[in-house]
Amino acid sequence: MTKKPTRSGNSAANDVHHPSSIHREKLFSLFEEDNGGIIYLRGAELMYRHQTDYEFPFRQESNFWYLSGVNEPDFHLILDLQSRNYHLFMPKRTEQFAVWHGHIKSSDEVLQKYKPDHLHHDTELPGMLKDLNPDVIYCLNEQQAEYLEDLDRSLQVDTETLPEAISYCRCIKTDWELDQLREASRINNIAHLEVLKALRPGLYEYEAKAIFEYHQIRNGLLQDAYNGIHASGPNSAILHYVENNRQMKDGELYLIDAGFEWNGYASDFSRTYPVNGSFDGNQAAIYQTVLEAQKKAIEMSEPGVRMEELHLAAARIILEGLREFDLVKGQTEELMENDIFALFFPHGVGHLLGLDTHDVGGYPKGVDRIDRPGLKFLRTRRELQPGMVITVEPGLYIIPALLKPALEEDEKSRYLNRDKIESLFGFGGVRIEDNLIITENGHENLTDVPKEIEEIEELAGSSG
Ligand SMILES: [Mn+2]
Repeated sequence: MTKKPTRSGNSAANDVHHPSSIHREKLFSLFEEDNGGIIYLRGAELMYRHQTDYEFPFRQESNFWYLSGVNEPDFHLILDLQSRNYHLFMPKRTEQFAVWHGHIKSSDEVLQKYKPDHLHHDTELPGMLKDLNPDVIYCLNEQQAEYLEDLDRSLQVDTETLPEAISYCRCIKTDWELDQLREASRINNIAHLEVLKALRPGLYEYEAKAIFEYHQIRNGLLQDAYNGIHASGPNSAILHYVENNRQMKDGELYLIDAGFEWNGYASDFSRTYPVNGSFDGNQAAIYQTVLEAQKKAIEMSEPGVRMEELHLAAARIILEGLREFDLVKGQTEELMENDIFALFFPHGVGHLLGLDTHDVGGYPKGVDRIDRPGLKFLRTRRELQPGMVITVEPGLYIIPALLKPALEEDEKSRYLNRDKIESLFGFGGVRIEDNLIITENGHENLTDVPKEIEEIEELAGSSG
């Protein structure tokens, strides 16, 4: 007999006190009182690997978790914009479900735990839609729109408004959300430090990953926020390297970019260390440049500043470093104008962080939505505001796939020092990433993992 795998939990613990009513109020407040529509969301379902019964760990869809605090598969919800009522729809489970998955909650238990204004079984959804008879149903995507339209052809469905509105809510974190992010970071600080202490030539990338994940999981964080990157030597110049199966060699760099979730809220730190515990000349020079770029961008992080400003400030410092090491030549302004820094720093300086690692709300949609009736959330959101949480993560990489073609292009190659660049193919790259809460007066840095050269050299490999 094949045993059906049990459902793994995730870090959104079952008994967490989730202030979902505050989140719903926030969303309601974006719609006019006389809006005759309803909001519909469908929660995540269980997912299986291909056509097998291998069940992936359940992770609630972020928006559904945000609005309901329900961390179970197969739920739906409706928010009635006029009455401001919250309807929750629970799945009807068979006894067989209990055999594989354990206790099935009764309606009373669900009501008690999630406190909707009205609780229904999912089979009652079509009937409820008829009873509510909304002018329009706001939902998140085409898939959910089709699901609704299949239930009732006459329904008016809008998939544009809701993603914008929820993104606007999620972009500025509540105090409870900030506490979850602080906790995810607190554990991430521990896990990153343990990896640094275990570093030594001969270690496999997956051993570093194992140490990192051990410290997350033993602290109750069961869900990674993204595929962790444990990249040594040339792999450190692969931005989303995930194979993690190479043996680290003496004299190389090791780049770790990893974090887990706490109650669904992510942490996302990067560090770059010398495998043998001491930076050589090139490594130290490049590392120090990235560190200075990162510190500059962090120092600038406060309300009113735009992410582009942080990016350009970091890029300028990186560019000046590149000139100093003779990797590029020319005047700083001309090099900046020609985006030469982007050949070595080919990603953004940071992103919003929250329920998703690359969190929602980063880019406001086009102006065409400004006068959408019933909504007042279309301010620019790229400007930092208190309650936003961001990453600051400049990098400097020697990426042959990017530099080889550039060396063959006249407009770029005239700024590049071919010999020096080619001598560094195989060097890899450096990225340093901290997580910040934007506060009224500036920011709170959640990341406390050594990043000064001296500190790193002292701690690397110190656990033997
Ligand atoms: Mn990141």
